[in-house]
Amino acid sequence: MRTSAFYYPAALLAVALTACGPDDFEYNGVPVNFDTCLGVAATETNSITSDDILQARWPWTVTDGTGETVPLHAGTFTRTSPPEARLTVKVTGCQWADLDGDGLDEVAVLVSENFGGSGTFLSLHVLDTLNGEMFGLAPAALGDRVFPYDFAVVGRVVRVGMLAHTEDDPYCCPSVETTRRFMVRDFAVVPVGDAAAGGEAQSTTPTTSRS
Ligand SMILES: [Ca+2]
Repeated sequence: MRTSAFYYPAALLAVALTACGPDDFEYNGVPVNFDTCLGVAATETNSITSDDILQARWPWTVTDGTGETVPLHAGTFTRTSPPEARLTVKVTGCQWADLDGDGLDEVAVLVSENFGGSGTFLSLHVLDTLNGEMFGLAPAALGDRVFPYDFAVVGRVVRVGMLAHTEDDPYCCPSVETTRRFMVRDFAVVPVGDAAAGGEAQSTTPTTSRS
């Protein structure tokens, strides 16, 4: 292919400059795109649609049957009163893929939560179906006021690239490019290093400082 002569050196140069892993995504200043959640219908291998996520009651699973659920509209819920019950939930990105190898797709979803204070907590959820009912696996926390710019699935691994904080960073302004990887196991979203002994490496360490 004529294009390969250009793209391969460019890709190799990018990897060399950023010192990232071979499949890491280079930080480009653009947050994970909400459009990744839109326009997905049911297929033979996927029973979870965009509306199932964005127009649903959240959290998608209440394990003890007593927790509060709130209605999402276009992937968002906001409550401003009473002040002590302020809550904002936002779905910020989605990736459909077969994460457990059963031939059917699950959906990995990034969600941010704010409880009225300054903290905005990002978490990674995976939604699956059982007997026709959608449910959520136990999510993984990603941090307070981190900035996700990369969200992808490679094989059965969910990759999240984000700016995280150094010890010196104010909460407003995370500065370290960090790539984290997760798999599903026992109805939970777990870091790759914990998911499979001898499995793929987990690069939770910062890859590049931007401070
Ligand atoms: Ca599956």
